[in-house]
Amino acid sequence: MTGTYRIALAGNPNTGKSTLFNLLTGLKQHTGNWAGKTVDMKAGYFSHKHKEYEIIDLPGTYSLYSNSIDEEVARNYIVFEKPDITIVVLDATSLERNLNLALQVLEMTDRVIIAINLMDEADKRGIVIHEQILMKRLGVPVIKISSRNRTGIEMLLDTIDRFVSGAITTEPLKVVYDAVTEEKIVSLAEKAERIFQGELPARWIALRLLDGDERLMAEIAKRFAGRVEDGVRTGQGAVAERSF
Ligand SMILES: Nc1nc2c(ncn2[C@@H]2O[C@H](COP(=O)(O)OP(=O)(O)OP(=O)(O)O)[C@@H](O)[C@H]2O)c(=O)[nH]1
Ligand SMILES: [Mg+2]
Repeated sequence: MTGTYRIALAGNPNTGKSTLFNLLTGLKQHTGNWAGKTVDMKAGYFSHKHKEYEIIDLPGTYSLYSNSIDEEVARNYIVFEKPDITIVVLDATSLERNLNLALQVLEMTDRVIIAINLMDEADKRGIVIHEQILMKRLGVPVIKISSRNRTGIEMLLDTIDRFVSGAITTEPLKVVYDAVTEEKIVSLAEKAERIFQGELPARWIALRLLDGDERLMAEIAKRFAGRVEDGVRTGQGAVAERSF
């Protein structure tokens, strides 16, 4: 599979991820049981401008914490499998609510394209979306599409192409917290960076530690067994460094 780029589709439930997935992959897809998970993620394939892509249709979720198996599956794929691009599919008719998840993904990776789907429905309702302003504020490409009417898809594909070719650089919006919290984040992120050396997003790890996300910490301990010997301690929000 060398030379195959990996794309993940993330987003709230019912934003049209599977519709976009089917549109891009046609019949080249299969469902698979992914290691240790009870839900299926769907993988499909397509090519565009002589490049090959594997695309993963992640379960729809309202957040990417550890509230459900679906959230864990989606979060684990983005953070541990590190796709070349995560496309966050948003519903144009409820953008404000949908942006919550987009911001969470931007904390996890800078390899993000935002696709605002259901533009046909938004147009019908007279909803105007200024994607250029959103693009500037969010620091990643924002493309308006309608998976149902197949509009904006060429633009999305070209953006994907330029993204993996290195022609697009992103600078995701970083949510800045109050001074006391930021101090903790920075200090924890430094430790996480020393431990994971770029393999995991350090600031995001720090945020999850401060939130006491024990299921994530258990997942990290499992995946990085040996390196993070007794895992990562929550509670005091400290990253254990004993094994280094
Ligand atoms: N009007 C309109 N409807 C759309 C569009 N894309 C998808 N839909 C509809 O939205 C509904 C949900 O689409 P899905 O593709 O199943 O959404 P999903 O994001 O995969 O949903 P989950 O798997 O539950 O997360 C379906 O009825 C689609 O036909 C679009 O661009 N415009
Ligand atoms: Mg779906």
